[in-house]
Amino acid sequence: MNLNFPDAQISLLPHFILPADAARWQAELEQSLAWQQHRIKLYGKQVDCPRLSAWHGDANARYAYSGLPLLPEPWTERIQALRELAERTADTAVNSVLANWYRHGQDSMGWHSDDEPELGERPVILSLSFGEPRHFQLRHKITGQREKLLLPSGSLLIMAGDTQRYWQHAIHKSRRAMRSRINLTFRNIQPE
Ligand SMILES: O=C(O)CCC(=O)C(=O)O
Repeated sequence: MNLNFPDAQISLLPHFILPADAARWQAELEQSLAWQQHRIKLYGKQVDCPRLSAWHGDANARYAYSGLPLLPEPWTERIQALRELAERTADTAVNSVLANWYRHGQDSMGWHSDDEPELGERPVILSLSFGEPRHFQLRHKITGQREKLLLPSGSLLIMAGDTQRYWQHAIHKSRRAMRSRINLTFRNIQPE
């Protein structure tokens, strides 16, 4: 499904992975990825990021995320298989994955664009979701237009073209009791 938002190229495949596979693979990803609790500086104080993160990829895929230099852990068999599946579907090559683990409704991701220079001018981001469906919020940087997409378990979201240039995205906290969700965002880091 192509979403017709201005200045964006976004597609959502809600049933990309079968529900039973998504449930099995979520449990496996929770066990097998190199999860870390990142800390960031907020108003001069070091605080825990409200989620766990893991960075896996080719050895030369170095990335600075919110100012944090990240060295990739190697691919596991599962994320390598998911990488190939997503690459074939989107007809693009990626060399790394940032994994986010939202443990409950209080875990979140603030407004940002995936527009770091190492991602290139018009990056293609392949985003797979497992577990609790969460709303993916979008906000146009110039017009302020707001959109939201529910990302179900097993969905693939593809962002390409000028999406990162014109739009920010976020996952808001929720007061509702929520189960765990894993999100894998595959990216292609350009060599230094
Ligand atoms: O969890 C999500 O769907 C969004 C993740 C995200 O924004 C990111 O990794 O940059």
